[in-house]
Amino acid sequence: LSLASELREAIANERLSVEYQPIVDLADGRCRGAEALARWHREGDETIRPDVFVPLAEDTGQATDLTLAILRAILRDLGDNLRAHPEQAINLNITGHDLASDRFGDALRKALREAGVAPSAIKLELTERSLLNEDAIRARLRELRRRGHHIAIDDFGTGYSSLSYLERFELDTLKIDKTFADAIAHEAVTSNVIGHIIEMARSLNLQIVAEGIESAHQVEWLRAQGVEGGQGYHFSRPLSAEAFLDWCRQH
Ligand code: G
Ligand code: G
Ligand code: NA
Ligand code: MN
Repeated sequence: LSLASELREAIANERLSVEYQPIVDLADGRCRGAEALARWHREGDETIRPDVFVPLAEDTGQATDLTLAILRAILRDLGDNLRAHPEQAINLNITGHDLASDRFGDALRKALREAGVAPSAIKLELTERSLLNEDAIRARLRELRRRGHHIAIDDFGTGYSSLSYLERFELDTLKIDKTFADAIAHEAVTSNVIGHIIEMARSLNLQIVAEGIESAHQVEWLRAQGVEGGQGYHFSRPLSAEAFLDWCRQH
């Protein structure tokens, strides 16, 4: 069996699982939600990381099936919580393939309706790279947003795109890449760059979540800049659904 067909079976048989990394409100340290991170446990105890199987899914026409399988896993894991606390939103990673697909939007809507979960409880997280196929994607994003989803840009600052695209898309949140949080501890020069990113996000009315936070020093610096959200090992590693719910109750 090739790895691609094994992945197809894993998707069909719901053998993908999800870990949840908390996203906190930097102002008060409270749980705001989480990013859903896909995991594939192959037979024989091997865990394959999304860095490997997401590109594989994209290259073999399975990208949207994968995204929808992760969505179903989130709804199975956290449906009760999302119905009771829709403000603790879960970020679902999506790809350009999903936005280009004719069926993704309707399948997303149908799954949420059947689960009784509000669109605002599932934020859609995508990378700058996913926005490249501009015209097709802009209309799709606008429609998803009109239906109540919030849109976040992941790994911001690592792409090669010009900043002007931010103005052309309707977005809600910028997730600043870990490399910039790393720089807060060390390099004054790069910290300056993060300052400019924060300023630009402000001027575009975007919320900011800093990723890869590993120290209290970084939290202090970001909070002083008015950055709203944070994610990283300083708060928590990615957790099982149950551990995530416990973590949220304690925070
Ligand atoms: O969890 P980990 O550090 O291995 O994640 C690696 C990368 O894979 C991250 O950039 C994350 O955004 C991405 N990723 C995790 N889960 C998913 C998913 O369900 N779909 C997509 N498209 N990307 C994911
Ligand atoms: O590309 P994306 O930003 O979605 O990557 C998320 C991945 O980064 C997750 O798989 C997670 O395991 C990892 N990650 C999250 N927080 C931290 C952190 O504070 N430090 C490090 N080294 N990795 C992190
Ligand atoms: Na992501
Ligand atoms: Mn991320």
